[in-house]
Amino acid sequence: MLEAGTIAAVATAPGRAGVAVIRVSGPDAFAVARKVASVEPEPGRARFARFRRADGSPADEGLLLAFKEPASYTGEDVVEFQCHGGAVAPRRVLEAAIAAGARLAGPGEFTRRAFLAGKISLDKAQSVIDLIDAMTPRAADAALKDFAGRGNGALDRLYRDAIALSAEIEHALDIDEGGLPRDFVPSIRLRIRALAESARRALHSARERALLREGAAVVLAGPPNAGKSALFNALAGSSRAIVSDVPGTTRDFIEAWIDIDGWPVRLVDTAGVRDCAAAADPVEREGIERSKRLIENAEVAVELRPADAPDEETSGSGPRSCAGTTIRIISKCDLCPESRGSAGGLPRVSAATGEGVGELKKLIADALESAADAVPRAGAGDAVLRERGAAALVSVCAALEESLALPEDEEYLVFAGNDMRRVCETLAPLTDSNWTADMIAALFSRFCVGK
Ligand SMILES: Nc1nc2c(ncn2[C@@H]2O[C@H](COP(=O)(O)OP(=O)(O)OP(=O)(O)O)[C@@H](O)[C@H]2O)c(=O)[nH]1
Ligand SMILES: [Mg+2]
Repeated sequence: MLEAGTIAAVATAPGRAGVAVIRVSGPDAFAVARKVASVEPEPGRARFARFRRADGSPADEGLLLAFKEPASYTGEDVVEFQCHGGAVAPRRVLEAAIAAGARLAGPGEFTRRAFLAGKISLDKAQSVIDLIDAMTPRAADAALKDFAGRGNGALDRLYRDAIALSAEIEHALDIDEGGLPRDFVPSIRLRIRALAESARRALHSARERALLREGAAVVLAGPPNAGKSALFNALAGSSRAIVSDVPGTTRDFIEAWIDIDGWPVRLVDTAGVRDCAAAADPVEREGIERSKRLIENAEVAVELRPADAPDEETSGSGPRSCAGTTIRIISKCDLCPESRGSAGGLPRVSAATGEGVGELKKLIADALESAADAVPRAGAGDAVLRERGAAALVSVCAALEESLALPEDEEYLVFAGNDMRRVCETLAPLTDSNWTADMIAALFSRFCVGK
């Protein structure tokens, strides 16, 4: 539940640091500043001050910044105390602010207030969080792009266009068919096509954001001894995984976060998958089961076929499917010269010499680029479905596709009208607006029926 009042929190990360910031927002922010810093807050000017605890003893000293509403992040009066970092000083200043009348802020409360004050949209609030969470420069760039407004409001625009279209169809259904311009139905169909295109684009960028925010799982798969752990180490740039010529060395999976062309990637080394009968050891069997699950849910599976093993041996590892992209490669390619039949021109990689490792990274980056186009997998805990509105966009895309497939007969407008209503109803809760009220407003503003 939302609570009013003046809130305070340490805005910087805990731990040893030169500076910490305590942020206070709300109607009593300036009063809190006067009590804690004993100086008058002056918007637009940083003031040096001594910060005092409730009993008058010193808490720290530093800078006081003040922002008068509405020219602040939250749209309210805001003050910021800049004090020394570390375990003690920020805590003391925060306690002093609370003793002076503020209360501890809840998670995301400053940004929620910024949203409620109309300072930022929900999309922008999401991109604030994305920027903070960004693990790679590419992820940060995507969040900043949203800031600048380019990726902003896609859902709202989609909703407005859908409402307008829906209103026009409803209106057309009210008047005689003879009264409609001859090209009316084709023009409606064109606009539905444009809407479907926008919905697809919005879904694409939602998916890209989800991949950038949550990272993409790239799983190394293949039979025992294929060189998965060696390749894992080569890609991760450190010898994390144990490499040995004993088949079944890797039992549990090992993961490392790496940056591939700006994509935050969770690289996973798995236990080699072989016939469970061949793996008598129950620990290895469990490892194989886990590998299969990881491969199924990965964005990318890299399947290794060792150059030194005959094909029959590797095919025994059985079919397994990755919901995303599977990249097949020849591993340990240094063991077998290219001229000696490398199965069907697959990319050749050697963890030992480093040959082909750069090319493999490029293939992974390309696969992630196109993963943003994939349809979300509802059952697989797909990250995109945690993106605001993405689940709705999936059904919006489906409804629009249905609409585009309609035959242009006398019933066309009735069915298209139903589809558009479904689209509006799906999008309405995401745009924080009431569909029917908007519908009526759109009808009145766009049409003059002469009554
Ligand atoms: N020549 C050569 N040998 C390699 C290469 N990669 C791995 N090996 C060797 O192949 C053997 C198996 O390597 P691992 O990386 O442990 O294989 P794995 O696929 O992880 O095997 P499991 O964990 O048992 O499933 C080791 O003896 C490695 O030294 C390579 O690129 N070239
Ligand atoms: Mg291994």
